[in-house]
Amino acid sequence: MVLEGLGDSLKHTLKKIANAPYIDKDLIKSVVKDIQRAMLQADVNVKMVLALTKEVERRALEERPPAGMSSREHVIRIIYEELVAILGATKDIPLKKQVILMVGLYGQGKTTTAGKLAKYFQRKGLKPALIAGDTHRPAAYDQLKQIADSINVPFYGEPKEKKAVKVVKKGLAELKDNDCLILDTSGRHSLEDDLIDEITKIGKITKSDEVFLILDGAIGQQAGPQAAAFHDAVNITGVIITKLDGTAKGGGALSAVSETKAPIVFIGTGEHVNDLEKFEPPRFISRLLGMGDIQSLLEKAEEVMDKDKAEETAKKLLSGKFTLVEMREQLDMVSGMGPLKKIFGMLPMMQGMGNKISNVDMDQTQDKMKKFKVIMNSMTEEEMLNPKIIKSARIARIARGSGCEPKDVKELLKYYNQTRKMLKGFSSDRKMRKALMKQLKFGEMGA
Ligand SMILES: Nc1nc2c(ncn2[C@@H]2O[C@H](COP(=O)(O)OP(=O)(O)OP(=O)(O)O)[C@@H](O)[C@H]2O)c(=O)[nH]1
Ligand SMILES: [Mg+2]
Repeated sequence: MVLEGLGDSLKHTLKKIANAPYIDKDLIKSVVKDIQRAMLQADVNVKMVLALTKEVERRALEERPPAGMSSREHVIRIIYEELVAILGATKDIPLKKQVILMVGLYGQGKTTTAGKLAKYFQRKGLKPALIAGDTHRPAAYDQLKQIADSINVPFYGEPKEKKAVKVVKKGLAELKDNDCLILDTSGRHSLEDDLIDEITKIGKITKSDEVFLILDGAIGQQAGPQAAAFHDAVNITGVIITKLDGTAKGGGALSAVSETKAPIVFIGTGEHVNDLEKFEPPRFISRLLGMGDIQSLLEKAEEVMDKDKAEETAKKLLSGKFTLVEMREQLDMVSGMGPLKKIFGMLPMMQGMGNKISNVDMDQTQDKMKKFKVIMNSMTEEEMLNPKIIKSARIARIARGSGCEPKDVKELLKYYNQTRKMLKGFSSDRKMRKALMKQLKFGEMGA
């Protein structure tokens, strides 16, 4: 697990809040001290730590918890939100045909990560290929070839050729029928002119869509200035921080990079080809804090959202804007809480009212929801926003990418369409709409 030490300390702190008889100024002050200590130990920049904890303290003391949320739950929520905020926004990598250039200093993990990325795209149902653009280090060709073979991905390289540009050009032509062409390049000891020259040249002739900078997490806060320098020199589109499994300094690298203009897109969490994770700050922090464990606390908070928010969410759901993105948001609320569950919870009542809406078995649905999330991970943003375009070819690709059967993908689409229709039905029936809004506001159904 990445940043284990930090996670343990923060979990301990959250438990302290959960178990406190009441929340007062003293408790908040001691919690803030705990967080400071934990983050400094994880190498996060002092200034950032102070800014974060100051904001946590201010909000915890000033903000009143929304109706129905206890101050305990509210403080935990504030800590979560502020931690997510320092990690910056999530950058999405489109699942489309593209050329990706891997750059970085010597030994940072470029070649290994090129293989991991190929595996990532393969899992998503795309056809990636690897090109050995590192012509400097003698063993680089073999290393990448071995990785390519082990994951069954097409590979191009020329062990004897010294001109990287030449190899890359030929490789692109040779492998043009694949979707994601991932180019490994050679590292240097520092960001020198010849390295910049080579990357710029390769970037130009390949017209790469993405230029990923690979940084070893062990360099800690140094990651920030390095990312900025590379960004200025070659316009990187994303950063991948590697070796986060083996360093206590990971917090430094993560927070320092997120401060620069370059978004973190993936993190490397081990030597194995599967040890690559998409970097999504909310998910990352949820896991770090063990949100599953404290979910029981926050659950209540979610259920009794303040009236305005409930109304807003309900309106959105009922307005007909219900794409797979909204569906995933709903599924993501860990135990299927939130308005959608309440709407499901109302179904038997609707039936009681003589309506012909089919019953939904929540337990069975929970299992399905897990599967659905895996399937949705293999979809593109375009597909998520406009599920209508998902026809048989896409269904096959998504199934392949998520390790499911096409029938599972079809089932998801059916479920989505049913839900959408149901919501539409609600929104066009004024009486039902009114009843539903009332339920959502007051949470009486306890679905
Ligand atoms: N534990 C761990 N090790 C990693 C990770 N990523 C890479 N490594 C290891 O780091 C070492 C260097 O990785 P490479 O991929 O060869 O690095 P490189 O940037 O291509 O190196 P050069 O081509 O020599 O510049 C290898 O031993 C990898 O197994 C990671 O996320 N976790
Ligand atoms: Mg290499």
